[in-house]
Amino acid sequence: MAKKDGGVKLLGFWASPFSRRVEMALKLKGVPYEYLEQDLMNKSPLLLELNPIFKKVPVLVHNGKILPESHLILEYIDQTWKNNPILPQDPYEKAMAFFWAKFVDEQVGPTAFKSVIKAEKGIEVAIEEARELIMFLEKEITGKDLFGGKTIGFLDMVVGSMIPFCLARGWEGMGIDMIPEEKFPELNRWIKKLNEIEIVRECIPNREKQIEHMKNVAKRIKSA
Ligand SMILES: N[C@@H](CCC(=O)N[C@@H](CS)C(=O)NCC(=O)O)C(=O)O
Repeated sequence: MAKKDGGVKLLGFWASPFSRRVEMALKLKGVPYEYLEQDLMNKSPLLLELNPIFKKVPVLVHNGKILPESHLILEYIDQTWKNNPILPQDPYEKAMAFFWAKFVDEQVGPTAFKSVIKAEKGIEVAIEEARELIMFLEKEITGKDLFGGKTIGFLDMVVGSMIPFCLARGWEGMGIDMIPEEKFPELNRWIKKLNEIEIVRECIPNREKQIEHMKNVAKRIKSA
């Protein structure tokens, strides 16, 4: 059983932004780990045993210690393997990194994607509302190379895994460019920079495969 084994194991799902960001952190830190791909439509007894409350990926197992929830996992990784720090040292900057991560995962992610698919107030309104949220991130990245400063950090992993390498691909499948360069020059510059980082390229899902996957997710949301 994973629980009793030593070393690091990660239960994840290939298209999950929450799993992708954890792999980015493990790779950046050079931590060897065993990756256990999960079928979320038919959850394994292991996933249900290790994360009985949320029943979600990712779950990190380190020397028998079990940890769900990607933000907590990233913080744990950062504090356990100190090389290549990903969270700011300054308490306020660190708190704000968590603030933006929460905003991205709880507001931009589900709200923007579902509302665009459902388009209850019309597609144009839904796109505009989503872009209004993303504009906060455009302002936040202005004047910075990356959210983490000069090197990739926690927030780059959170925002990157969720927006350009997940949601934008979902919107792309609907024929929408959600972050057009003329409206979001700074975010586009940042996305190009992220694409140049090897561990990012290694961890993000295949574009075509993900677009297909997001189309299926959209179909499920529409019919729910
Ligand atoms: N707050 C969690 C969210 C994790 C999450 O939503 N994972 C999704 C995959 S993208 C999942 O496992 N979904 C399965 C389900 O909802 O049944 C985190 O940050 O790790």
